[in-house]
Amino acid sequence: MIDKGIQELAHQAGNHRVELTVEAFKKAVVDNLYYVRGQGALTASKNDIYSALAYTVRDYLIDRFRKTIDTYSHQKNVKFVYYLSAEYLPGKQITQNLLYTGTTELAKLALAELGFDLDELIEIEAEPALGNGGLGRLAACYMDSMATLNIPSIAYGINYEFGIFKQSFQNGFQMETPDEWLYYGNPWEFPQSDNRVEVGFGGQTTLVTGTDGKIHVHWKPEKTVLGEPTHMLVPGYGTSNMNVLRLWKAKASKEFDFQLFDIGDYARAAEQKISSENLSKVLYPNDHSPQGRELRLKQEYFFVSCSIHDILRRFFAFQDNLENLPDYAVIQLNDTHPVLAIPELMRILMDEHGMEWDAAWKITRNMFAYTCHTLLPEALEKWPVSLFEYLLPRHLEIIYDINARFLDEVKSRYPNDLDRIIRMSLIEENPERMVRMANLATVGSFSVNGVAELHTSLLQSLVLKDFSIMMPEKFNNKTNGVSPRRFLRISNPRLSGLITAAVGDGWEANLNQLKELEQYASDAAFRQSWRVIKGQNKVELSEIILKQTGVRVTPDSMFDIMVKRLHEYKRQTLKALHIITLYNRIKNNPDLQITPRTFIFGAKAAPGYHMAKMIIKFINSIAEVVNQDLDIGDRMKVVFLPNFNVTLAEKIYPAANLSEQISMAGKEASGTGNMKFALNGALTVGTLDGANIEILERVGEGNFFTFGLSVDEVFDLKSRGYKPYVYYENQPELKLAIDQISNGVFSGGDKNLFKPLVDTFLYQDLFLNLADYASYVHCQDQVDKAFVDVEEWTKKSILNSARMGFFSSDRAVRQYNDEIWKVKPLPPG
Ligand code: F58
Repeated sequence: MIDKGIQELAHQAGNHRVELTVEAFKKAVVDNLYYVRGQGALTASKNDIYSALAYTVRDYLIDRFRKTIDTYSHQKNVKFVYYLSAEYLPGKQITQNLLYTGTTELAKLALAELGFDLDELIEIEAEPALGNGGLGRLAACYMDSMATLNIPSIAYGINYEFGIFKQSFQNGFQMETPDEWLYYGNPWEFPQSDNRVEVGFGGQTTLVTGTDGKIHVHWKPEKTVLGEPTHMLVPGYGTSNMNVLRLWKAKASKEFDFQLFDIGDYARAAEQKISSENLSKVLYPNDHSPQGRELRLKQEYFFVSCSIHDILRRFFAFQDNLENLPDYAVIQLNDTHPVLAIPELMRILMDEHGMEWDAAWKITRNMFAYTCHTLLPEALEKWPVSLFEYLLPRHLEIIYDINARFLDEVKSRYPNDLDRIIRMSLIEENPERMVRMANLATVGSFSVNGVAELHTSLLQSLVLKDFSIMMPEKFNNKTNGVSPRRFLRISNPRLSGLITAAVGDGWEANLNQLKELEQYASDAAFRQSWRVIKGQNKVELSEIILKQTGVRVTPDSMFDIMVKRLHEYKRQTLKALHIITLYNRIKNNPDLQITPRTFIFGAKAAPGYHMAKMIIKFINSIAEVVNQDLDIGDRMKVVFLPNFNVTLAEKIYPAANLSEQISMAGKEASGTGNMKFALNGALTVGTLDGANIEILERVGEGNFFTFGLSVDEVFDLKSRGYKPYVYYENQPELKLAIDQISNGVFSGGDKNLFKPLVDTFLYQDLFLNLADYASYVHCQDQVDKAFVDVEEWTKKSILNSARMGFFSSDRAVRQYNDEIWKVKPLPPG
């Protein structure tokens, strides 16, 4: 076998690259510095050294990757999971790749001998910021778990040149600057120019008679763009299995350029080239409100078309009968962003492979599974039919055909029920004709899942109710999970060490093992060690806070943290009202004994979401007033850390005492930050929303602070006609806080700055801040009391970590595989 021969030769020639000794590691770093970077000791920059290190670690990955590929080639009939997601937030690669290849210590020692500090070099790496928030990070946790569980899989996405913007604050306002994560290149990527795919846009469809005498539809696109894949290796933990993340980048198609060159229009050819390549330039920084821009639809179709072609290319390497495709491939759609994969597969099967509708539909419907990540109606993607007519005419025809057949079924199941047909149609008629992507995803998939129990049940009873009634068998729940490697082992090395000392090795890949920590909750010495570590993590975070914001905070205070995207439904505003209330209590009674707290925020607002940006300014303004007030002293500090991302998150979760999960019930699909905090021993103050409910069930009522209206109560209050003004009038502390905002207390006397916020509170308050205020403040008073009892609090903290086993992404992925994908895990070798 050629590949094996190459591997042997490679090992003979360069075996020092993958030997697990300090000497070999050192030699490999020097080798890579010299031969890959072309640098020597005198000329190398820090970045050169970092790159040489990254290449060295990559060599260990390559070795495993080749062995994994060998295993697949050997088996020939391996079924793969193809995970399609427009977003990925994997975090720094180097820390994970060092851990998974078992080279962290080697690297530390080898670099020290060469005169460098590993941690400093790790700092240099830019994280791939290819996502907005929870959805992108979940995709990264699932890649990690699929690789760890030896599940053959490829994750497909877009190689955005600019990821989510970098956030800074100017006078308390959010400023956005481009995130050029590829500025210094990406040492982890392997460009695969040989597997380019051509993607069409626009043009017309015509009927043609094929060589077989049958009539086919022929789509002649007006333009084509090339998709060039690059892949990054995704190692599994505790296995030598290696999966890949394959990202597509747009390249101008050559043929197209030449046409224009031929007629001598060089400048226009160049313009067209730039315009084609703009396709994958930038990630849309929205969350929960799709912008409906043409470029976004193009991005979605672009990466989906590339991925489907790639999946078929891989299928044809070993198989020839397309009817067997579902035996070799299952495609998980991460929300509706990749849902065009459904009509794209239909198009390829029918137009390019001459299949009849029924045969093509049977294959397609057996291949797709759809995960929904929201409950906000405005977050469900819809695209104008007119945009489809112009960009994707063939796909629109196919969608119409799917719809016609589907609505026939609906009619025969529910005769004379026009309203139901209007609701279930893939096309919305009024006010503008739109394609409803969630309906398309549901009709074209064999599985539809929500991401927490409450979310799935609300999907079934509200958002996709008609579908759930008609096809209940498709619906299932997969409560989210997070990677214990990324969010405990890598990010909290001190606590990981203590946990390993207590429960032994192996918990990183079997999080239920943490259960054994329960017995240590009653061990005073263990509690002391637990506290010391939390304290050390807080000191570390305090240093970051000082550096980033200039505010000196006290590590002894309670670290009360709210980090997540900024959205009104998440209610950063409710937290702000609580802070103002405490501030007023101290101002009214300067000798008040309260539990000192440091309030820490992190959140990016979508650049076009004005209210969210105002809330950032609002919190920064409160921080300014509170932090400078001498009456307040160390009893309260408020900080807003700029540019919350995975790297910063890894410093934040380990330092938290209190985790704020305070969305209005019925709005947060699941949340995953809630899991990361609790895993690191923070106690949660939370509403009965998303996965909070399941966390509460597992950690136990005594170890979790709940407050606020339940989903049923929210519906009830809204149906009775919610009047926030009444709550304002009847609660003096609340009234005082809102009056102060209104009177300019937090805006240097400017009564206009936060007027829209005040008006929202008093006359609209869609997310019931005022209705939940009393319950929230009362609950926080209980938190204050609980925190003073250091030993009890530590017990609760330990029990939180101990009972988080269920929330491992390994459990979630195993469930996806057992219940949806049904792929056989294949350990290499
Ligand atoms: C999030 N969605 C949910 N969407 O809000 C959160 O509850 C859940 O835990 C998480 O998914 C994982 O299931 C989310 O992050 C987005 O960021 C989309 C990006 C593209 C535009 C629309 C929102």
